[in-house]
Amino acid sequence: MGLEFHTAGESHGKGILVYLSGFPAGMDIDVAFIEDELSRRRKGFGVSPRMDLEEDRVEVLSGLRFGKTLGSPLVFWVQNSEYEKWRPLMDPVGKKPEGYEPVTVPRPGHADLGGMVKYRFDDIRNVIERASARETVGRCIAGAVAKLFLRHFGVRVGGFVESIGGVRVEVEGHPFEEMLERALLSPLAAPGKEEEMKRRIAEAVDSGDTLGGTFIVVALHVVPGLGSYVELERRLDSRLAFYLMGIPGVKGVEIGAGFLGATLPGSRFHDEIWYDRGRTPFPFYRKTNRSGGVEGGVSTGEAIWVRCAMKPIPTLRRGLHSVDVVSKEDVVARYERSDVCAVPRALVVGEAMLSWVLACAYAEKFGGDTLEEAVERFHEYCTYLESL
Ligand code: EPS
Repeated sequence: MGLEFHTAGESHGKGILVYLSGFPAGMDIDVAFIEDELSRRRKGFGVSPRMDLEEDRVEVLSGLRFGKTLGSPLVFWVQNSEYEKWRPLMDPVGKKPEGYEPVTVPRPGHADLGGMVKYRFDDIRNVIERASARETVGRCIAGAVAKLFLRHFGVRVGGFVESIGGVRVEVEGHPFEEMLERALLSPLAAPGKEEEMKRRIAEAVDSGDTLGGTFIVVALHVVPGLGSYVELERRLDSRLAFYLMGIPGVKGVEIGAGFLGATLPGSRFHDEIWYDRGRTPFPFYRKTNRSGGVEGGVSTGEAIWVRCAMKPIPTLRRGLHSVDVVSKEDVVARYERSDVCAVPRALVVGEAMLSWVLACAYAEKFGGDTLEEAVERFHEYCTYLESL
């Protein structure tokens, strides 16, 4: 049994619930750290006014005793601040209010039309509520617990925004360690380009438009030999693509310099192998890392890095053409409050998902009912690596 997580909850329902299973007993869970990760997810520039309303306080419902995991399922709960206001429309057991008007105009770029057809709904609100990015609160909690687990193996996960609306951060010549540090201090997690990006976002706000961009997530100090080439499902790259592509709005995932690799000859793409007795724990190393730290579905021991492309937010103030599904009339998709640019927020979800994939890989390789056992096996593996 590996690690698993599931989320439940609607955007304007009572709240978001997360169920995590498979973590070993004896792990400290710092709820303040989880809440800090959630507050990072609410920040940025050009974010929905709703982010000022949410506090994202985490309540632990099960799996912990006196701050330590019991090995049993961990369940976390975050209340939605506006539920009472929305209760007449979202009550799980009440009746539809008199005169209720269903949502009948699907917004281009959202799950609205496909979801309505798929579930044969006559009210698009049924789709909007669960397809909302509010659900990523749950993914960030799963990722925060994964980060806490990974600390015991010395892994550090972070990331930075690489571009917004075509404005790009200077990455060449700046090591990941430096970029991750600077991103933590940057309001848009985009070192050196905050002002230009803010101007670009402000222009989008003024013209009723939205912006997308790219972000890079990175894991440092990852041991080689995680994941596997033996089965498709066990490949680290398959899993990274699965979890990162599943972030709302993400339309592209690239491991290392993947797309560049399609244009280069092998002699200029592959990361040549070197040996240095002094390197611990793994004396084999690369001078380049175009593979993104994964070869053949297995970690190489170099930093894992993945680039994600996020499309512009589909809810536009200036509106996009749509069709009322009842009257079949041409209409402009209606506007409700929304983010104008959510790339810095998606980055935090991206870090959570990278952490999750790695926590699964570490749990799979080192296992154990208790954290102590897993760490012991990890140290034994490091001793083996050092002997190579
Ligand atoms: C979202 C719409 C907005 C965002 C929301 C995602 O919510 P509302 O419709 O209440 O204004 O703020 O994001 C969150 C609530 C969140 O916590 O991320 C959407 O349609 O996806």
